[in-house]
Amino acid sequence: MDRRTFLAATGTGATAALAGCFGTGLADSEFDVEMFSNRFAPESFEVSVGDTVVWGNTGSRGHSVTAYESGLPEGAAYFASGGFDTEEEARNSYPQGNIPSGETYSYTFETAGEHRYFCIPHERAGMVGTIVVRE
Ligand SMILES: [Cu+2]
Repeated sequence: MDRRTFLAATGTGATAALAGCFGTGLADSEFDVEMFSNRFAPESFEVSVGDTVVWGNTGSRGHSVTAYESGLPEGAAYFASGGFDTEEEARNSYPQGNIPSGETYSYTFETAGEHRYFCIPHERAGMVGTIVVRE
């Protein structure tokens, strides 16, 4: 399944189009995972090694994409919006690494496995996600 098919299957595209009406100016063709209403949609997204995932903020609040160090496959590089090297640094530095309304963040996955991540300001509200990277 390619990304477009996946998005259509989960209905994310329709949601993005709707959110676009409220004026972030971000089209659903510009991202893979949408950030709005304190959640990542889809919460779990599957790609292949070497693919770049783009997150788009279609909501009104700022969000972050921050990996859980304990939630990465063995040997995977750490990733976080803002380019931090560790989860602690990302947490302590926020709002550096914030992705404002209408902006995107992208990351290229080079290691197969499940990558669990969260949004720093909305982690307690349950804003977490997983990128599943296949060989
Ligand atoms: Cu958030």
